[in-house]
Amino acid sequence: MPNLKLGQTLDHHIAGRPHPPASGEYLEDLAPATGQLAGRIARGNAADVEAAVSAAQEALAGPWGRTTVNERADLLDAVAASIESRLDEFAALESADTGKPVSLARTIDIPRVISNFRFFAGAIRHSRSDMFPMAGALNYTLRKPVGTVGLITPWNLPLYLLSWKTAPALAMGNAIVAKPSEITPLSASALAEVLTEVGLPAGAFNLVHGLGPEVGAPLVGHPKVRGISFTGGTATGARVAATAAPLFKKLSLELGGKNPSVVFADADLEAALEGVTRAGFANQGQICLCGSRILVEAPIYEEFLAGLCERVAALRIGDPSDPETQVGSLVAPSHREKVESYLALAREEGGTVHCGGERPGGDLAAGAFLTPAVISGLGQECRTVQEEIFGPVVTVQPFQDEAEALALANGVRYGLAASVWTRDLARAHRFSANLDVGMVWVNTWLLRDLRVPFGGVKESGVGREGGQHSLEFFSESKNVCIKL
Ligand code: TXE
Repeated sequence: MPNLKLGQTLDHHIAGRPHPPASGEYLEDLAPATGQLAGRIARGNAADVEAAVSAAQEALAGPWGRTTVNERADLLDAVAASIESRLDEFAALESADTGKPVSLARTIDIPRVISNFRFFAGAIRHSRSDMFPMAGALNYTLRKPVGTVGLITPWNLPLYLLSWKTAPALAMGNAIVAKPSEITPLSASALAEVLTEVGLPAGAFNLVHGLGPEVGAPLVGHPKVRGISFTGGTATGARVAATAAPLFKKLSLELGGKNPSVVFADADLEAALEGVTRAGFANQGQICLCGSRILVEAPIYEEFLAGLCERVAALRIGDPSDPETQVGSLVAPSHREKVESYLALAREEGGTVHCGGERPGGDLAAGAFLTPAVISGLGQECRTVQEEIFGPVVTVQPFQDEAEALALANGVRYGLAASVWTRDLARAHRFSANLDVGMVWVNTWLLRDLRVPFGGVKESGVGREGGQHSLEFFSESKNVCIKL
């Protein structure tokens, strides 16, 4: 059973075993809500990446490379069952490492980890392949694993996002070298232990801890790593793409967002206020899908802004381990400083901060807490409106008509997601079709079906994850044509 206690020293996980770092060095991982040590992780480097890639290549050439679809599906189901049996402990670990409310980890993060493994087990059990008969010949398509793939994940939804990549990669028979965020590494090590425990052949899943430039970069640049699935910031994504492109790797990039929540005057106001508040502040605003730009039709602008501020001010900020807490700590003090710098910028740009943006005192003073903030009075060109802040901060802007709403919604370099709040069905269809984003929610937010395409346009990324999209990314189609 994985040890889910805080304060451990964690090595890499290579070839089914703990693997000390070649550097001999360890990095400290702090719990952001308390500032106390959460654990120590191996400081990886290119030598560790090399060892992990070799283990992965051996696994592909060995028993892992010969597993059947049903064997792999059974393994994924066993992972889901194992994590489910210890859901509360996984949730507590994830909450401590990230600062997110334990209620969120218990109801969203860890349940999604479990369903990711179950979903992809089901998906491959029910998978089919194409057959194209032609005059005098028959074509059929085989799906082969890509080979060794690198999975690079961020700190905001650590195990949720790692499992979203690991499950389909294993389902299709790839061998993995995973590189979790150095800021939130604990649950990735717990997953590695679960995978070994359920009988995953050694080397099919390898984990190298450490910093982006020291582990992520050599992983992306390794010629034997044939695919990279990356979720993180847009600037890092650009570096990953620049390294991977000349090596002709498969590449999936899920990057940042600056997503609009568009509220029309005919919307169900109570539902919109509830949904827009959740979209803005879930996980302290640290979700790439968060609706951080709220656009409101002029006739209801003042009423909506007042209602929003009331709701936001009432959000319960507190100790993440308290089940009643709605807003926890940001992921790190340095990230809080970045978010605070945007609040200062917003004031310089002429914005009004209606509520929040303060460091709470008392018991919370030692953590990276920041009260949720609502800003108005900023024009579309302001950096606060244009740049991803990735914290508990939203901007609110009025619009006069649908055309202006669309121009504002689309007027940023990102294009990940949007939510639209209206009772007008024709407008919902029309507006959704015209938004330059990969995902639209109408009268809801973050309602997810794991089969649907997930990903963005413009600087929010390249490629799609989810259902068949993930299975296709983690496989190569091979056509066989037989002359009859
Ligand atoms: O992300 P990074 P950070 C956004 C958000 C945030 C900003 C920076 O705006 O403030 O990005 O966050 C690894 N080669 N998002 O610094 O650096 C790194 O170690 C290969 C959006 O945490 O992109 C980590 O494992 N890998 C977002 C992963 O990349 C490298 C989620 C992501 O880290 C690397 C998180 C390199 N050169 C932040 N440098 C979302 N879209 O969900 C770093 N890494």
